[in-house]
Amino acid sequence: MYFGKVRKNNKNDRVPPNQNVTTTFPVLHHGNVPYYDDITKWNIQIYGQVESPKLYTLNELKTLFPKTEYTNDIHCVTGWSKLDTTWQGVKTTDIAKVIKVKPTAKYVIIQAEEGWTTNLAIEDFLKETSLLAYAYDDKPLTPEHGYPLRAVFPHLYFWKSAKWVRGIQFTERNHPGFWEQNGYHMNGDPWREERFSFD
Ligand SMILES: Nc1nc2c(c(=O)[nH]1)N[C@H]1C(S)=C(S)[C@@H](COP(=O)(O)O)O[C@H]1N2
Ligand SMILES: [Mo]
Repeated sequence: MYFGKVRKNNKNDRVPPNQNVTTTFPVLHHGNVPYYDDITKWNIQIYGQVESPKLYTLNELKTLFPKTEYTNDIHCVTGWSKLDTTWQGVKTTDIAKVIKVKPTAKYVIIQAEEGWTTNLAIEDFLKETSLLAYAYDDKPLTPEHGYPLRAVFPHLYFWKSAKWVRGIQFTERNHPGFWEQNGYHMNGDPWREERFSFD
């Protein structure tokens, strides 16, 4: 007798529960794809519970920090997973060294264009595989996938991987972001199926 749904074998256990592998690259977001007239005016603000808050231009991000490449699987809460996506960018830990995160920083709010936000624990933000990506497959991000800069936190559902990032705020408390205020999970671990929080 079976209890619950019978599922296909997950290839090498690489795919979290109730996810299906896609070879396309779906585009998902709320709001508009931003357009930049003059990318030299773009910047990212990194602040909050840190010793040295910073403002970086795109060029500074690319030249002041080592370029890191990671290949990872991504998992969207709507049910698709994409294997072996390759991103280039700056490791969050490389940034953390420069801004000197205070011990009071327990959470991070990622702030994107149009006021879109998402929240995660500092351990998730500083995980070895966490990247601020400016390229995909060695090409600049396309506008719909987050140009010029997006987060890639592959160990969490992909909604945490904010596109069009403009700010990173280190906080003492966990402030729910855009989808989190609408019922999505505060952590979002796909292996534990942390899709929604109830009540
Ligand atoms: N700024 C911003 N980033 C966002 C979103 C959004 O609405 N706004 N949606 C998230 C969601 S729900 C997903 S699944 C991924 C989708 O990324 P993709 O369009 O590159 O596949 O972006 C995430 N990042
Ligand atoms: Mo999503």
